[in-house]
Amino acid sequence: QLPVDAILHFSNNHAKPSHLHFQYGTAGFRTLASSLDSVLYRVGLLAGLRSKRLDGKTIGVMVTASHNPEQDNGVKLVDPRGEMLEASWEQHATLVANASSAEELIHALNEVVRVAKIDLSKPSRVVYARDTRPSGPALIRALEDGFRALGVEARNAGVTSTPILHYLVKAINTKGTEESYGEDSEEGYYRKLSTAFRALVAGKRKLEPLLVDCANGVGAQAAEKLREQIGDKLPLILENTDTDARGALNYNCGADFVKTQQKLPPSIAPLLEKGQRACSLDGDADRLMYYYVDERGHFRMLDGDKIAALVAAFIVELVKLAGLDNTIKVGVVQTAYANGASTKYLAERLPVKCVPTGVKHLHHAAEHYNIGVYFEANGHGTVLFSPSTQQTLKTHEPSTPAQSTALTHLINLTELINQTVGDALSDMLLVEVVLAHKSYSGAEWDSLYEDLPNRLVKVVVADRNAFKTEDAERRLVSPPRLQARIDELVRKYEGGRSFVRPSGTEDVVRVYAEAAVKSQADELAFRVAGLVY
Ligand code: NG1
Ligand code: ZN
Repeated sequence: QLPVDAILHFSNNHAKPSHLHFQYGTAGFRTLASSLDSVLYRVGLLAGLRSKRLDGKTIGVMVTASHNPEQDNGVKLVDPRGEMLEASWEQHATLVANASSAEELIHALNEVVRVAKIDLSKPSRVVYARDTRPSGPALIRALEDGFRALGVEARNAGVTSTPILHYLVKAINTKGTEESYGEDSEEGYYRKLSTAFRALVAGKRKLEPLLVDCANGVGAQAAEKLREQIGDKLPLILENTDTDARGALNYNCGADFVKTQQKLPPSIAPLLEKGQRACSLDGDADRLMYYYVDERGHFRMLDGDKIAALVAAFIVELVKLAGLDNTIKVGVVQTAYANGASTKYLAERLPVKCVPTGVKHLHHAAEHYNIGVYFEANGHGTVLFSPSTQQTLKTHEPSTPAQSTALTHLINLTELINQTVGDALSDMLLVEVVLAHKSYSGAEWDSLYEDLPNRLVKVVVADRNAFKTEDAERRLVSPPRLQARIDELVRKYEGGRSFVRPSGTEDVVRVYAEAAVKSQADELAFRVAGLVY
């Protein structure tokens, strides 16, 4: 039986605004923070149910709105292995969030208990955290009321990054087992990453200082702690670290600003010397964008696609050096937003798969390779080593010193990389390891391939649900005949590629276009947008 009285009691303080509809999408629930109180309370209840369903395994709850403006907030559930919430539960979450009254809420919860076959007598455990948003503490209190109502054993991880919360979830659930992911504490996370990093750069030259734009978010605190532990091989200069200044979070800085504006954050511009590497984190430190200013003073962006190219090529090389290229297959997963030049570069070297937008799709597809590298162009991504591959790496007997070294590097990479989810700080150390091993400057990394000029625009339409796609979102099946008209336009542009899809996080349709020259990419994007409108 559900503890109905307790649920009703706390519900009084967390009534749902009647005019709002909530949807658990690719980013969990995300909207204006001032609308989210009832959602947080109900997510507290739901997280408890999810844990009971999984026999008391620890579920994660992260309160953040990532790269979105400071006045927004959001909440996401994390499954026991540190991964995104299982898809079927997204509907349960949406159902529970939209119950119009306390009685309806009980009804919706009972429905979840029935459909998901939950044994309410099981224990429930949750670990939760928030980013630095000023709306965070009040929303956390609403979440905690949900835990209280259901009697959840809850652990507060405080203010931390999204990837650290994912790490904690996995570490807690694997504690004391053979697959132990690491110590279940923030310190354990810093120690794990920095130990692996120091081992990977041992004997390498000291790297040039790296400027890190922390987006005035939670990444600032994490980067500071990491900096203390990674040693002197990589000097980090931390900028935009003011987490207390109102309105500063993600404002004119951060990974999303860099990717969408395709320019330097104004606060970084005066600090950056020609050729010097810099990178931007987003507001919850799970996205990473690199960049530099070239000899002619031009801004050059090294996005998620460039990171994927750098990292995948390096791993393929190590696997070969270790003598394991017949046993371990490396593959890459991208979305339709990957720059066409990156796809070409990668596909000439290893298998590449395209999947629909959203980390869960990338993550699942990457699990099908022995080593799966996935990155969204916007800088969210990681590398997954399958359990059997990790076993192979541990047990393989190298026959030469060179094989042995490569093998050790691969094992250290499995420790350096946060395999639960994209992690800006782990990815940053990964990039720096590759640059150190290859003795690459930013410009040399950049020259792996030349990005095709591209343009992304949003179009506000009456009903974005009228847009249906196929082929990993690269083609429209509805509205009827629209795809044929897009194809006809694209044919007129040299190196042209364009696709249209409904956003999963905003009430818009996105249009992406590429062409051989910038003005043509812009023109193609606007002409396709004209067809959509
Ligand atoms: P939507 O709004 O579905 O395009 C955006 C990003 C995704 C992903 C999600 C989740 C683009 C074009 N889309 O999705 O890559 O990051 O947000 O945050 O960048
Ligand atoms: Zn983020």
